[in-house]
Amino acid sequence: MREEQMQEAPVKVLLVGVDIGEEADFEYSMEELASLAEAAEKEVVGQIVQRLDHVNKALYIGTGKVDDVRRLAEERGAQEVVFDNSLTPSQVRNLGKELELTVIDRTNLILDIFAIRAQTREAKLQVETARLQYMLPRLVGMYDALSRQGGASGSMSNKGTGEKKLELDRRKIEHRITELKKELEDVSRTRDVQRRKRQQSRTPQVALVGYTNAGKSTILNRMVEQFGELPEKTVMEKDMLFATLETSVRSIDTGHNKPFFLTDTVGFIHKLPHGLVKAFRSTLEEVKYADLLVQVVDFSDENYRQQMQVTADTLKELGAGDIPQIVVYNKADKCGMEPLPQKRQEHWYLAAGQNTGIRELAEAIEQQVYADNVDCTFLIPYSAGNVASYLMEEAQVFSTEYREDGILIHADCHRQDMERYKTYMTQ
Ligand SMILES: Nc1nc2c(ncn2[C@@H]2O[C@H](COP(=O)(O)OP(=O)(O)O)[C@@H](O)[C@H]2O)c(=O)[nH]1
Ligand SMILES: [Mg+2]
Repeated sequence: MREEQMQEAPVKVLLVGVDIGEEADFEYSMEELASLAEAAEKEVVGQIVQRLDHVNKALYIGTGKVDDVRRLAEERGAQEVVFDNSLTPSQVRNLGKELELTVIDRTNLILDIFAIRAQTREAKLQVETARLQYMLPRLVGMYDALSRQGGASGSMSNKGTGEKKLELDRRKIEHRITELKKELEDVSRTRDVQRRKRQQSRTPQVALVGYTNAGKSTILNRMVEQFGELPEKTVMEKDMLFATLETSVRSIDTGHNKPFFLTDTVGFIHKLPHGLVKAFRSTLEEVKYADLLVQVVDFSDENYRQQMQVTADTLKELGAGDIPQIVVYNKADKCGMEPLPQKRQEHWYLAAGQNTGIRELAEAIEQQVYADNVDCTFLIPYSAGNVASYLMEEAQVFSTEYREDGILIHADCHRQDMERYKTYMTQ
């Protein structure tokens, strides 16, 4: 409590949105903007929306509306104005001048949240890269505007100074981005090595994906507590947008000798800045290498269908659109659905928050990722020691028995391995 009191008061913000009839659910987008502002530790003191056919090129909103925004901001003591869409560099500049307040857009807000949440070195590097990359084109825009101003006034010396300063800033930023990319490459090399180790172990990899706040981390945690190799290794779960940015991988085994790796990663959101997706590529790549995706949906959210569409689009962008999926309709408790869990077609309705349906989901995952496996018994002669050690390493071995005529191995192995070592099979 005391710690909280010592913190600075949150920045007061006013939200502004323009509805040009392009979005299926404009109101929802504004609600989400408010949650994003909260997650960025700001206090929302008001909201203004405008219905327009086209956004205003210079000011984004209509000229008259700028006065409304100024008046309301003053009345409510807002220090910043947050716009629901990406603003052009000149719109930010013009609005800042007109309103005499800090003007930011949705992308800024998401970048701020990521900066606050980044814990690991990798996440910090990724966020800084995304922020600088976001700034770079805006800097060039400013540079263009200044050159135009210089040209109009005819003052060549002014133009020269402005150009030089901006060119210098641009180079500095580009240089820093290059440095960051190198550092990130080092970090992602470590990640590659770890991933390759997991791939070599042939243990299937399963990734939790979906909209932010759907319950991915809750599912991972409940599974880790019940079936994890290290049950204490849980991750942060919280009612907040982007509570988890880091990728965590945990080993899960329900006791059927069909272990799998379960990965939790950053969630998706409507209008997730492209630069962030790019900067977080190495983290998100974990998704691309998964054998199975578990798409977690907040079934209690009235916009869950739109959220599923955003998830599908983002997965496609990551090159993970074709990986098989199990869909989990989570938070079904909030919809009064009974009994839980329920399976319809191949998909699950459950309530991870109430620890309901976790075992069923884990078993469904097992079944799917081990679908190509067969239960076999081999008798491997001692002269074929390499085959025995291969099977010990690659198959899920239930039992071994050293007999006079060889090693009897009862295992769950891949169909291909069964074909290959058919001659040694006893049944
Ligand atoms: N009512 C309800 N709440 C849930 C359920 N699963 C998760 N939650 C809550 O939803 C919030 C977001 O969960 P989290 O796992 O952090 O979501 P993530 O962003 O997808 O990782 C947390 O406050 C959870 O306690 C559920 O089945 N029912
Ligand atoms: Mg999470």
